[in-house]
Amino acid sequence: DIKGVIFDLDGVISNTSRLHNVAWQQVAKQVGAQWTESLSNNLKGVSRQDSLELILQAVPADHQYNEREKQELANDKNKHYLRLVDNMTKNDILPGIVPFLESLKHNNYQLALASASKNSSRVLEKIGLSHYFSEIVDPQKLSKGKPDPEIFTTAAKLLSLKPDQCIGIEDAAMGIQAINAANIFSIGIGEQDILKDADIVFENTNLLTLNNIREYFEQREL
Ligand code: G16
Ligand code: MG
Repeated sequence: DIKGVIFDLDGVISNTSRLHNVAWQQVAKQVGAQWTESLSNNLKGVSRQDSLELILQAVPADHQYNEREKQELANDKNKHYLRLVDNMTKNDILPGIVPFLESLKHNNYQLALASASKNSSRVLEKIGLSHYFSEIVDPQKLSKGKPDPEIFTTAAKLLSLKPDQCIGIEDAAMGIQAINAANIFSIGIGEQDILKDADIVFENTNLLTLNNIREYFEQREL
Protein backbone atom coordinates (compact mmCIF):
# COMPACT_ATOMS: atom_id res chain seq x y z
CA ASP A 1 0.00 0.00 0.00
CA ILE A 2 1.05 3.54 -0.72
CA LYS A 3 1.77 5.43 2.51
CA GLY A 4 3.98 8.30 1.43
CA VAL A 5 4.22 10.91 -1.31
CA ILE A 6 7.55 12.52 -2.25
CA PHE A 7 7.37 15.86 -4.05
CA ASP A 8 9.73 17.79 -6.23
CA LEU A 9 9.37 21.54 -5.61
CA ASP A 10 10.13 23.58 -8.71
CA GLY A 11 7.54 22.82 -11.39
CA VAL A 12 5.37 20.63 -9.15
CA ILE A 13 4.50 22.74 -6.10
CA SER A 14 5.68 26.20 -7.12
CA ASN A 15 6.37 28.05 -10.34
CA THR A 16 9.91 28.89 -9.19
CA SER A 17 11.44 27.94 -12.56
CA ARG A 18 10.32 31.34 -13.82
CA LEU A 19 12.34 32.96 -11.02
CA HIS A 20 15.37 30.68 -11.54
CA ASN A 21 15.21 31.66 -15.21
CA VAL A 22 15.15 35.39 -14.52
CA ALA A 23 18.18 35.07 -12.25
CA TRP A 24 20.13 32.78 -14.62
CA GLN A 25 19.35 34.97 -17.63
CA GLN A 26 21.14 37.81 -15.88
CA VAL A 27 24.22 35.58 -15.40
CA ALA A 28 24.01 34.40 -19.03
CA LYS A 29 23.96 38.01 -20.19
CA GLN A 30 26.94 38.85 -17.99
CA VAL A 31 29.09 36.01 -19.38
CA GLY A 32 27.85 36.34 -22.96
CA ALA A 33 25.99 33.02 -23.19
CA GLN A 34 23.02 32.84 -25.50
CA TRP A 35 19.80 32.15 -23.60
CA THR A 36 17.66 29.56 -25.39
CA GLU A 37 14.60 27.56 -24.47
CA SER A 38 16.57 24.33 -24.59
CA LEU A 39 19.20 25.76 -22.22
CA SER A 40 16.42 26.83 -19.87
CA ASN A 41 14.86 23.33 -20.02
CA ASN A 42 18.21 21.68 -19.32
CA LEU A 43 18.55 23.65 -16.08
CA LYS A 44 15.36 22.16 -14.60
CA GLY A 45 16.07 20.11 -11.49
CA VAL A 46 19.84 20.58 -11.92
CA SER A 47 21.92 21.90 -8.99
CA ARG A 48 23.18 25.48 -8.92
CA GLN A 49 26.81 24.58 -9.70
CA ASP A 50 25.85 22.22 -12.53
CA SER A 51 23.45 24.81 -13.95
CA LEU A 52 26.27 27.35 -14.05
CA GLU A 53 28.49 24.84 -15.88
CA LEU A 54 25.77 24.38 -18.50
CA ILE A 55 25.55 28.15 -18.99
CA LEU A 56 29.33 28.52 -19.24
CA GLN A 57 29.37 25.75 -21.87
CA ALA A 58 27.19 28.05 -23.98
CA VAL A 59 29.80 30.83 -23.87
CA PRO A 60 32.01 31.26 -26.95
CA ALA A 61 35.22 29.90 -25.41
CA ASP A 62 37.73 32.69 -25.04
CA HIS A 63 37.71 32.92 -21.28
CA GLN A 64 38.18 30.10 -18.78
CA TYR A 65 36.40 30.82 -15.52
CA ASN A 66 38.33 29.81 -12.43
CA GLU A 67 36.71 28.36 -9.30
CA ARG A 68 36.57 31.72 -7.52
CA GLU A 69 34.85 33.39 -10.48
CA LYS A 70 32.40 30.51 -10.75
CA GLN A 71 31.61 30.76 -7.06
CA GLU A 72 30.96 34.49 -7.49
CA LEU A 73 28.63 33.96 -10.46
CA ALA A 74 26.72 31.28 -8.54
CA ASN A 75 26.45 33.57 -5.51
CA ASP A 76 25.19 36.44 -7.67
CA LYS A 77 22.54 34.19 -9.15
CA ASN A 78 21.45 33.05 -5.72
CA LYS A 79 21.22 36.58 -4.31
CA HIS A 80 19.07 37.60 -7.25
CA TYR A 81 16.93 34.47 -6.91
CA LEU A 82 16.42 35.02 -3.16
CA ARG A 83 15.27 38.59 -3.79
CA LEU A 84 12.64 37.17 -6.15
CA VAL A 85 11.71 34.43 -3.64
CA ASP A 86 11.14 37.13 -1.02
CA ASN A 87 8.26 38.44 -3.12
CA MET A 88 6.61 35.03 -3.42
CA THR A 89 3.12 34.53 -2.00
CA LYS A 90 0.46 31.82 -1.97
CA ASN A 91 -0.32 32.97 -5.53
CA ASP A 92 2.89 31.27 -6.63
CA ILE A 93 1.58 27.83 -5.66
CA LEU A 94 0.72 25.85 -8.79
CA PRO A 95 -3.02 25.24 -9.37
CA GLY A 96 -4.61 22.30 -7.56
CA ILE A 97 -1.66 21.74 -5.21
CA VAL A 98 -3.30 23.01 -2.01
CA PRO A 99 -6.42 20.81 -2.35
CA PHE A 100 -4.17 17.86 -3.28
CA LEU A 101 -1.97 18.37 -0.20
CA GLU A 102 -5.12 18.75 1.94
CA SER A 103 -6.59 15.48 0.67
CA LEU A 104 -3.29 13.66 1.25
CA LYS A 105 -3.12 14.93 4.83
CA HIS A 106 -6.74 14.01 5.37
CA ASN A 107 -6.01 10.46 4.26
CA ASN A 108 -2.92 10.20 6.49
CA TYR A 109 -0.29 10.04 3.79
CA GLN A 110 3.16 11.15 4.88
CA LEU A 111 4.78 13.84 2.76
CA ALA A 112 8.42 14.55 1.97
CA LEU A 113 10.16 17.11 -0.22
CA ALA A 114 12.94 16.00 -2.59
CA SER A 115 14.14 19.21 -4.21
CA ALA A 116 17.62 19.89 -5.55
CA SER A 117 17.24 23.43 -4.24
CA LYS A 118 19.17 24.59 -1.19
CA ASN A 119 16.44 27.21 -0.80
CA SER A 120 13.48 24.84 -0.68
CA SER A 121 12.60 25.45 3.00
CA ARG A 122 12.59 29.18 2.38
CA VAL A 123 10.30 28.80 -0.64
CA LEU A 124 7.88 26.50 1.25
CA GLU A 125 7.72 29.02 4.09
CA LYS A 126 7.07 31.95 1.74
CA ILE A 127 4.16 30.15 0.08
CA GLY A 128 2.84 28.83 3.41
CA LEU A 129 3.13 25.09 2.78
CA SER A 130 5.86 24.02 5.26
CA HIS A 131 3.43 22.38 7.69
CA TYR A 132 2.38 19.73 5.16
CA PHE A 133 5.84 18.17 4.96
CA SER A 134 7.21 15.97 7.71
CA GLU A 135 10.57 15.57 5.94
CA ILE A 136 12.67 17.79 3.66
CA VAL A 137 15.76 16.21 2.12
CA ASP A 138 18.85 18.39 2.52
CA PRO A 139 20.53 18.31 -0.91
CA GLN A 140 23.84 19.35 0.67
CA LYS A 141 24.02 15.95 2.37
CA LEU A 142 23.76 14.05 -0.92
CA SER A 143 26.68 12.89 -3.01
CA LYS A 144 24.81 12.81 -6.33
CA GLY A 145 22.01 14.84 -7.88
CA LYS A 146 19.08 13.76 -10.07
CA PRO A 147 18.99 11.48 -12.18
CA ASP A 148 20.73 9.53 -9.40
CA PRO A 149 18.06 7.95 -7.14
CA GLU A 150 19.77 9.09 -3.91
CA ILE A 151 17.47 12.05 -3.20
CA PHE A 152 14.34 9.88 -3.50
CA THR A 153 15.71 6.87 -1.61
CA THR A 154 16.77 9.30 1.14
CA ALA A 155 13.27 10.81 1.25
CA ALA A 156 11.67 7.36 1.59
CA LYS A 157 14.12 6.46 4.38
CA LEU A 158 13.39 9.71 6.21
CA LEU A 159 9.69 8.78 6.10
CA SER A 160 10.63 5.27 7.37
CA LEU A 161 8.95 3.79 4.29
CA LYS A 162 10.05 1.31 1.65
CA PRO A 163 10.31 2.57 -1.94
CA ASP A 164 7.27 0.51 -2.97
CA GLN A 165 5.19 2.31 -0.32
CA CYS A 166 5.88 5.68 -1.95
CA ILE A 167 4.91 7.76 -4.96
CA GLY A 168 7.29 10.39 -6.39
CA ILE A 169 6.11 13.44 -8.35
CA GLU A 170 8.39 15.31 -10.77
CA ASP A 171 8.21 17.72 -13.71
CA ALA A 172 11.70 17.05 -15.12
CA ALA A 173 12.81 14.01 -17.16
CA MET A 174 15.93 13.73 -14.96
CA GLY A 175 13.69 13.66 -11.92
CA ILE A 176 11.52 10.87 -13.34
CA GLN A 177 14.68 8.86 -14.01
CA ALA A 178 15.72 9.39 -10.39
CA ILE A 179 12.33 8.22 -9.06
CA ASN A 180 12.31 5.16 -11.34
CA ALA A 181 15.87 4.23 -10.37
CA ALA A 182 14.76 4.38 -6.72
CA ASN A 183 12.01 1.83 -7.53
CA ILE A 184 9.38 4.35 -6.53
CA PHE A 185 6.14 4.78 -8.50
CA SER A 186 6.62 7.88 -10.67
CA ILE A 187 4.13 10.59 -11.62
CA GLY A 188 5.22 13.13 -14.22
CA ILE A 189 3.72 16.61 -14.55
CA GLY A 190 3.97 17.99 -18.07
CA GLU A 191 4.32 16.68 -21.59
CA GLN A 192 3.99 12.95 -22.25
CA ASP A 193 6.79 13.12 -24.87
CA ILE A 194 9.31 14.49 -22.39
CA LEU A 195 8.15 12.39 -19.43
CA LYS A 196 7.60 9.13 -21.32
CA ASP A 197 9.38 7.04 -18.66
CA ALA A 198 6.94 8.05 -15.91
CA ASP A 199 4.40 5.48 -14.66
CA ILE A 200 1.63 8.08 -15.11
CA VAL A 201 1.77 11.54 -16.68
CA PHE A 202 -0.63 14.36 -15.88
CA GLU A 203 -0.58 17.35 -18.17
CA ASN A 204 -0.78 19.84 -15.31
CA THR A 205 -1.00 20.04 -11.53
CA ASN A 206 -4.79 20.55 -11.64
CA LEU A 207 -5.12 16.89 -12.63
CA LEU A 208 -3.10 15.80 -9.60
CA THR A 209 -5.90 14.41 -7.43
CA LEU A 210 -6.12 11.37 -5.19
CA ASN A 211 -9.06 10.12 -7.28
CA ASN A 212 -7.10 10.32 -10.54
CA ILE A 213 -4.18 8.45 -8.97
CA ARG A 214 -6.41 5.80 -7.37
CA GLU A 215 -8.24 5.30 -10.64
CA TYR A 216 -4.93 4.47 -12.27
CA PHE A 217 -4.04 1.94 -9.56
CA GLU A 218 -7.44 0.26 -9.88
CA GLN A 219 -7.08 -0.02 -13.64
CA ARG A 220 -3.68 -1.58 -13.20
CA GLU A 221 -5.03 -4.36 -10.97
CA LEU A 222 -7.51 -5.48 -13.66
C1 G16 B 1 15.43 23.28 -8.49
C2 G16 B 1 15.40 23.89 -9.92
C3 G16 B 1 16.74 24.10 -10.54
C4 G16 B 1 17.71 24.72 -9.55
C5 G16 B 1 17.87 23.74 -8.39
C6 G16 B 1 18.85 24.25 -7.34
O1 G16 B 1 15.19 21.94 -8.51
O2 G16 B 1 14.61 23.13 -10.80
O3 G16 B 1 16.59 24.93 -11.69
O4 G16 B 1 18.95 25.01 -10.14
O5 G16 B 1 16.61 23.53 -7.76
O6 G16 B 1 18.32 25.38 -6.70
P1 G16 B 1 19.13 26.35 -5.72
O7 G16 B 1 20.04 27.19 -6.53
O8 G16 B 1 18.01 27.14 -5.05
O9 G16 B 1 19.86 25.48 -4.73
P2 G16 B 1 13.88 21.04 -8.09
O10 G16 B 1 14.59 19.78 -7.69
O11 G16 B 1 13.09 21.65 -6.94
O12 G16 B 1 13.06 20.94 -9.35
MG1 MG C 1 11.30 20.27 -10.80
